[in-house]
Amino acid sequence: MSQLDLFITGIGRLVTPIGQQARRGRDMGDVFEITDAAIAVHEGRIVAIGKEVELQQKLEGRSINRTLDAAGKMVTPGLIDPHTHLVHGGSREHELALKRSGVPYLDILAQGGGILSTVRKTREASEEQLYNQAKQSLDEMLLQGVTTIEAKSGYGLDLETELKQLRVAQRLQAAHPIDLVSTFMGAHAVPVEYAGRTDEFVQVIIENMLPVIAAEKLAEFCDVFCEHGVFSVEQSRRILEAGKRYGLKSKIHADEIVALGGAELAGEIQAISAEHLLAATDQGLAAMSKSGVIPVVLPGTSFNLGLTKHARARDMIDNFALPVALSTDYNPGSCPTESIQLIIMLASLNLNMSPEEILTACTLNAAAAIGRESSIGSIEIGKHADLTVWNAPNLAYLPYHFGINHTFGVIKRGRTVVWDRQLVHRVEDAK
Ligand code: IZC
Ligand code: ZN
Repeated sequence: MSQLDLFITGIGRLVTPIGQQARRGRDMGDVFEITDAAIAVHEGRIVAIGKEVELQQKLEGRSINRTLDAAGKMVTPGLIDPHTHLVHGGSREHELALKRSGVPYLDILAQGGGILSTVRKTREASEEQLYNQAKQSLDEMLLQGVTTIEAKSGYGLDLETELKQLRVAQRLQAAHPIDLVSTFMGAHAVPVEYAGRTDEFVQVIIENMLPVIAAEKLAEFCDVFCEHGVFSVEQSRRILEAGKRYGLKSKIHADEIVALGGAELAGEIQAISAEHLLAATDQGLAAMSKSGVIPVVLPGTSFNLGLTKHARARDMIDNFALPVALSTDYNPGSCPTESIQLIIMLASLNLNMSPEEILTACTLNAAAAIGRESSIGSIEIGKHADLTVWNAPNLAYLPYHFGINHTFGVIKRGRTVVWDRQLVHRVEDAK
């Protein structure tokens, strides 16, 4: 008689996108739903899904180690946050008044503040301090229903500190229930010691940083802040092509503030994703669509920067058949929030995405943005049992009733890590 680790019963409504690849355009709205459902899990993976009465019959005679009653609640795939600047020192609330008085984000950076202020704090911080601060943020994310995230470096801008950040992410990947996928973003800003010598700093990234990070296997992706006054399209291309030679797939902060042509570059070099895209042109979006680049849109950032302009998610979906993903962009400057549920609300309010599109963007498409679409992002046989249990009757309720946390429970690889809105993972349970 074969064994079963976990049988989750009493699922009032199971909602999930379906597939092993990103869903594009209008297909994003097409989600699969079963009421009165159950899920069977073995060795961290989903082995059966269906109507509870039917599954009960099918599994008759199997010995079940643990049964979990979802008490009629809605269950979705665990949410995935594919763009965060998780590991950093300090915070930047001292810049709030400056921001509110109308000083633009790029001007604060040009004056040695912004990213460069976090670089100073990250260089000063010990690895332990960075670890503890990031762990607290991960706990917040887990309580929000997030089971996997991407984490970027980029607050070191020197080899030693970039390595320190990436090692913290690696240790958290081993110790925290949330899975972390790492991105090297040495090209996040030009450090003060290279002010006015951006090309030289690009060479340092290519010759001194990339080889070490690749040799130590500390990152899977390489990212660049391609923006007016930061890295040009040509410099970004050089860095990302070099990253590719070391086996790192390309991501790019593209056309956030100025339409430089980052989206076109993403299409040209077949980046896995391009992020922000508020200013992306039709040509840029068309180039991305042709190459299957995933637009990762970050409505919390435009909201927090007080912009009236937002990424053209409707256009991306309706006119360019792009597979949109959503993310927090959690960082201490332009988007200091771990709350994916705030992003869900803003995606409805400011991007006019439907609740079904939002779910796909926060699960399967987010998984594809970090190369994980074959193992996570949907509730399907063979995928990891990463699930979020909601205190909400349906998907539309999530952006509708805003400003509170709707997550009741989280299952990570078949293990209950949040229940009754509390963290239940213990240090000794580390994966
Ligand atoms: O620390 O401001 N945009 N990078 C590019 C950021 C925002 C993070 C920050
Ligand atoms: Zn970012």
